Parts: sequence; structure tokens; C-alpha cells
Amino acid sequence: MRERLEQLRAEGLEALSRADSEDELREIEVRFLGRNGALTHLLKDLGGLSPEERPEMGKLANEVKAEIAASLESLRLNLKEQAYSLEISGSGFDGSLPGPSGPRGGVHPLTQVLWDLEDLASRMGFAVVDGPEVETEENNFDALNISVDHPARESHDTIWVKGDSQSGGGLCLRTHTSCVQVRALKEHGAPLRVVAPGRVFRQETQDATHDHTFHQMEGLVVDRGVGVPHMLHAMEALLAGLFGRPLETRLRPGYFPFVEPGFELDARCPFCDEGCRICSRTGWIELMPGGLVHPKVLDACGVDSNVFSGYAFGLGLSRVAMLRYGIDDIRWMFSGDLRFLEQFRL
Ligand code: FA5
Repeated sequence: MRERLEQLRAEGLEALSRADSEDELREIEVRFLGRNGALTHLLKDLGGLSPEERPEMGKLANEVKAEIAASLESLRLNLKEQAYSLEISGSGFDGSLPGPSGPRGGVHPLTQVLWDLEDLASRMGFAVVDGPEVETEENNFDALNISVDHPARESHDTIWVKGDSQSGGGLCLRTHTSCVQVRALKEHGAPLRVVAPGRVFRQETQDATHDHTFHQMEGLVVDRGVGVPHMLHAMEALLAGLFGRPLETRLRPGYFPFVEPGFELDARCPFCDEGCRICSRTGWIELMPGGLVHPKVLDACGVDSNVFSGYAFGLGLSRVAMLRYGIDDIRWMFSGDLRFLEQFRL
């Protein structure tokens, strides 16, 4: 028994002297000290020894076990220290290797539509301009020829920050991006060619195509001799660029106090053939109203309407995103629901 124990001690220490990885140490630990290891097997034979021999061999077996275990522990510590020194010395670190990859994000469909539109409009010669979301009553309504008794001013449409629909001189959350027409014309005068994308707000009962917070993009061109054909060409070019093909549209008369004549450009509903809840059972989705800038608007902005004419349009970006990606309810947009957002992962 003594010889077998001594042999085991020598074998164990010898194996440990050659080990240089954590994996090897673990394998030696199992081989010698594990539940089915060599030493455990030997200890089972202690029962067959004479009562005189048993304590001595038991003591020796414990010594062997403790020695191998201590050696294992100190080698483990050495390995850890070596790895740590290597790490802090910087050697072995390759900065050109890719980092650990996390979950990938995506671009929100509205943002993608916005980026594509800004890109398209820029290539068509439009400058991209901006305006504040809290707007004066003057810019949002008065300068746009929206009189104080126009339904758009009523409290069920407009969210007032200061004043109300009748008081005058108030502040509201802008109800459309048309107010940027006024700002841009007052600041830059004519000729002018701008688009103004942004967030707008209305006290709206939400349904599949109406939200209280949504995005529009205003387009405005003012120059000498601008007419309806220029407007139609620009509107159709923008939509075709956005959808990668000419869209099936229809043009009908529309009333907006700040254009004359005014139009509504509707897109064929992609969700049905003859009418569904998304297109209010008409087969068409209101997408892009427009018209020739009313002379009163030009004059209110200090542009001579006897010299200049212009066109303006307002594109509903949330509805464009719905058509482009087949989103059947506008309320998904700001729902924050991962089941929706994850479909736009890159
Ligand atoms: C306007 O806001 C006008 N300022 C547009 C305009 C600009 C007309 C320039 C003429 C010249 P309207 O309220 O129809 O118009 O809204 C324009 C577009 O915004 C609609 O065609 C639709 O696409 C979108 N829209 C309107 N209301 C909502 C809503 N509650 N939720 C989501 N999109 C909406």
C-alpha cells in the first residue's frame, strides 16, 4: 500500500509539473482526486489492511492527497497571475479584432422615410429647413389665411400652449408644417425652393390612420411663372422616388385657405381592392395635399404676388411609411412595441 501511495504521489506531482493550462489542471484533479480518481480507489482498499497498518496508511493517503491538492491550487494561482500580467502588459491584445457583438438595432420606418425624402428632395434642388414645434398663432394660422373662424382653429383640433382659438396672439403646438412656409418666406424671400419635415400635433381621435402626433413634410417653391404642372411633376417625382416606382394616385380638388387652387393627391390603398377600415372604405388614402400658394400668403410674407407665384404641398410621412412597409395601423409607429420594431432590425 505504501508503495502504491508513493507511486501515486510521484505520478501526480509529475503530471502537475507538465501542466500549463487550467483545462489540464482540471483533468489531473479529476484523475487523481475525483470521485472515481486513483486516490479514492486506493482509499477504498484501506478497509482490507490490518488494524495496525490502517492508521499509518490512512495518514499517508491524506498527506498525498493534501500535497497534490496544494500543488494544484498553487499552480492555478500561478496561471491566473500569468494571464493577468499578460492582459495588463497589452501583449496578446489585437485591436484589429472585432469586438463582442451585441444585439443589432434598426432604423425606425419613419426615420427611414424621412432620410429618403430629404435625400430625394435635396437632389431635386430643395433646401431642407426647419421650424419650432411650438408655433405662434400668426405663423400657424393668420399668415396662412386661416381666419379666426376656420374649423382648424377650434379647440378640438389645436393644442394651445397660450391663448385659445379666439384670443389672438397665442401659441400652439403646430398643427401642420405649413407654418414653416411663412418662416422660410419671411427669412429668405423669393425665389425659394425648400422642404420642411417635422412633427405636428392635433387633438385627434386616434384610429388606424389618425394619430395626435404625426409627421409631415412641407414643400414650397416660389419663383416667377410657377404653375400647377410644376407642382404635379414634383409631387409625383417625390412619390416615385420614395416607392421606387410610379404610385397609383388620383388628384381631386381640395380646400385649404392658403392655396388657390387646392388639390388632394390620394394613393391607392395597398391593403384592399374595394375598401377597408384603413382607407375608410374608399379604396384611396389621403396622402399629399397641395396647391398654388395663395397671393395673400405671399403678400403676408413680404413677397410680391404680382411678380412671384408658387406651389406648396404637405406630405403625411406616417401614412407614407404605412404604405411603404404595409403597416396596417398608424398607432404601431410610436407604440414602442418590440414585436413591431424588431421587424426593422438591420
Ligand atoms: C395639411 O396639414 C396642410 N397643411 C397640407 C397642405 C400643405 C395643403 C401645403 C396645401 C399646401 P391635412 O390636414 O390634410 O393638410 O394633412 C396633410 C396630410 O397629413 C394628410 O394627407 C395625411 O397624410 C396627414 N395627416 C393628416 N392628419 C393626420 C393624422 N391625424 N395622423 C396622421 N397623418 C395625418
